[in-house]
Amino acid sequence: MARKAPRQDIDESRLEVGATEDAAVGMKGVLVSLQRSWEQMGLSRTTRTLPLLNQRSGFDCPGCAWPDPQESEGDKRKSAEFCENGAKAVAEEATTRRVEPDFFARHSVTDLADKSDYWLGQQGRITHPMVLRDGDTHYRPIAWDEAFNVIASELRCLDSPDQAAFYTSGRTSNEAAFVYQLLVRSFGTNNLPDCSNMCHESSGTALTETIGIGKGSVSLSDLEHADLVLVVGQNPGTNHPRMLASLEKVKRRGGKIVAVNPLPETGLMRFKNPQSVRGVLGGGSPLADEFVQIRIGGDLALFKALGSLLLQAEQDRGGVLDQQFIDECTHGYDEFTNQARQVDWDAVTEATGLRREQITTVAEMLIDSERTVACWAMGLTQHKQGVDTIREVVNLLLLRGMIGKPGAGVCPVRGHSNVQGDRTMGIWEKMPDTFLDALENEFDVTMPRHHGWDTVDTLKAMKAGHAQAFFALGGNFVSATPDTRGTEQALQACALTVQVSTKLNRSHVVPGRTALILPTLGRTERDRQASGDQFVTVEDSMSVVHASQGRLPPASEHLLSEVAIISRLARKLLGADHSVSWEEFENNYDVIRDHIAHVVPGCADFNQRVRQPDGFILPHGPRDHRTFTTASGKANFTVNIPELIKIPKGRLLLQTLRSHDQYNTTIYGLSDRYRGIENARRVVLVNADDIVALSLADGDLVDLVSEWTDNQGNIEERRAERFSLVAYPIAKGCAAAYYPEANPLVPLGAVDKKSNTPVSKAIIVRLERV
Ligand SMILES: Nc1nc2c(c(=O)[nH]1)N[C@H]1C(S)=C(S)[C@@H](COP(=O)(O)OP(=O)(O)OC[C@H]3O[C@@H](n4cnc5c(=O)[nH]c(N)nc54)[C@H](O)[C@@H]3O)O[C@H]1N2
Ligand SMILES: Nc1nc2c(c(=O)[nH]1)N[C@H]1C(S)=C(S)[C@@H](COP(=O)(O)OP(=O)(O)OC[C@H]3O[C@@H](n4cnc5c(=O)[nH]c(N)nc54)[C@H](O)[C@@H]3O)O[C@H]1N2
Ligand SMILES: [Mo]
Repeated sequence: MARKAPRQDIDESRLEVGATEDAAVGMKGVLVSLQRSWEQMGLSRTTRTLPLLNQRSGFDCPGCAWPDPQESEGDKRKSAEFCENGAKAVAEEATTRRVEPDFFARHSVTDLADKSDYWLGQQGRITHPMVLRDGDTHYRPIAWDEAFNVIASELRCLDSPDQAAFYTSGRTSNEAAFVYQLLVRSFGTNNLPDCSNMCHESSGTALTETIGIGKGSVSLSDLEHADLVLVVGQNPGTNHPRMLASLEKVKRRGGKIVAVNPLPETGLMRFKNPQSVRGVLGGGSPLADEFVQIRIGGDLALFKALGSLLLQAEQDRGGVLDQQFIDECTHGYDEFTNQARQVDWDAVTEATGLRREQITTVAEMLIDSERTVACWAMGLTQHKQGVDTIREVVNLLLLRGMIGKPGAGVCPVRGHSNVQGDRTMGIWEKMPDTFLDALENEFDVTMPRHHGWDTVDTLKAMKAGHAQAFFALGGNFVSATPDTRGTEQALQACALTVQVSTKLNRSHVVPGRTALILPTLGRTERDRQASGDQFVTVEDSMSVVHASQGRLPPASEHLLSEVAIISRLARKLLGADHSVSWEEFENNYDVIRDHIAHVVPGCADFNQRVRQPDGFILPHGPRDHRTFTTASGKANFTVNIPELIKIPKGRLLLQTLRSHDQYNTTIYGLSDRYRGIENARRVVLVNADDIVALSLADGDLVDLVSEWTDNQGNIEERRAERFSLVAYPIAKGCAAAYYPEANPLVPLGAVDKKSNTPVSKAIIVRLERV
């Protein structure tokens, strides 16, 4: 198979809708991995790269944050320890296509602004630092030193450091993240928005409040030894495919799986393990024992109903609750039970669309289980009551003592491969004073103490003219955030925008008055500095910190590592005599890790421990010894009252989700294979009955119009044009469209009030036939 040139932009008229697939992965998944790798990298690079993926001596997958098997737990790594979508992530980065200065000479910024994120990404790796000067039409090459001069002088011109925002996407290594937050705080601001603000922020908020730490409490072995796993609001077949192998182990050991989702996602139903002959050739393993097809946003009502059934069963027959755990380890039980006993079943039915018998079946499964793990992702976090819903999941686990014992616990399944590590390293607009004190002690620099802006606050500040400069360490801010049109205007109103990137995306083509693109090394590439080859470290979804080292020659000789970019900018911005030895950071990442060891809790002897074969696991009080560092010193029960989402007649509740062929705003291809959707992306999935009730027909072309009522009662409308209507077995009253195409519909004001996470999964829309 030959390497392919990037295709033209998406021709939506080529949409083909076929049957949904009945099992995930299998031979087809293996073939697609190889095909995409060959297309982007060619044969020899494919055979040099994929065998290093997720191996101890290789690099960490730049896809999701799913953990690797641990030798200490008796689990060997396979020679192919990656999934189809991991292979696509690698192919996307290790591609041989290049975006060189002549590309920018051929395409003006206005020209590029007409292209989709798909087209932009497919052009290949950016090879040179580029600048768009005020009033210019094209990006032009710029020397690195000059680029840092431009940025430093723009930043120094601000009235206050608080007029700048410094975004991070979760692919950034621990070392780069630590150095970056140190630069930003030394400059004088805590404005450190990150992708997590749109992702698992609700999980962090809910878990910190209830169990004292915003991270999951299970290891891979816990998950695999559970006898009941809830997979709620998550599509692992696409977004965490290696999780399917763990779910298969649960099933083999006799455990059960409950999937709660408005869509019958293929990866929740059946898995053909590509690592086994049976998986490749046979029918595969059934996964979900109970598929709970919930209405969008109905989960809080569901979990409350389950809690009440557990309490009722305790009253009727006893032996259901873990009374000893409740007495010794929890707080707020009486308040919780007083409220939890009153359930309005009509309201539950309306919110969830579920039959009471099915909820009772799940309650019995919970009662029968000795070891329950609850997994969730964006289907729970990106809601107005995201935090409340996750707190309710915790309530349910606390009732049966399912935290801090083998085979049980909470498992928020993270997205970006190092999003959890970035937070551990201080990428947060409101790091606690203890962390800032430790930084001051270590570096003798005064740290700003007032909290900074998160992602939504940054957008609001840009709109209000308070934010003048925007710097992004990775990511695609414009396409990932809500209210695309407003966001684009906000970014364009900035005096300075800087993107540290591997590939082109929309955030480069809606620039501020002066804009820079700083191209950087990816995970797969050799990172050679003055002291020799460097490795970096990452933390997975289960708090395991380990090394990652790329081996490929860099995409261009002009690339700098993220650490080098930050260190050099710091020297320009803060002056050569600054008390932090930035140059040493760049020369030798061990120096950074020594500082991390002194500053970041749980990271003592970082350099030594991260060199162990599997790395090391960060401490976690609830998991390790049922210690809860909450205000009460115990695990907290909470009272959460569901607010029914009122959907006006003729409207649907729309969620935005990922196809099987994308990584967030990076579109790998146009095949959402499991859902049977091919060649196009502007589709909206709606239940066949709803299509009839709306007097529409399958295949109609419609505009999606979102309706959002602000605090003053004004209705804001937003429009996304020309989507093809696809009849799909989604829960009634619901609709689904892909992110980022549907982001123009997400109102900036629609957030979870506790976590400030945009509500990307519950948008009231009407469909207008075109
Ligand atoms: N290949 C690939 N891997 C990825 C990513 C990618 O884009 N591509 N992205 C990475 C990132 S950053 C993240 S955060 C994760 C995202 O992983 P997921 O959370 O799995 O991603 P989404 O596609 O947003 O899917 C949300 C799921 O929740 C369901 N859902 C929506 N609303 C509700 C609801 O109200 N209740 C319930 N119970 N379910 C609901 C949807 O039907 C869908 O199955 O994946 C990571 N891994
Ligand atoms: N409507 C809606 N919006 C959403 C979501 C949703 O479900 N619905 N999901 C949200 C979630 S969960 C997340 S996490 C965010 C994601 O938001 P982001 O993290 O901002 O977006 P990505 O698409 O992951 O970023 C892709 C870009 O990262 C750059 N990149 C890739 N690798 C590297 C690298 O190694 N180094 C550097 N410096 N750059 C690199 C490339 O230039 C690429 O174009 O989006 C959120 N937005
Ligand atoms: Mo995410």
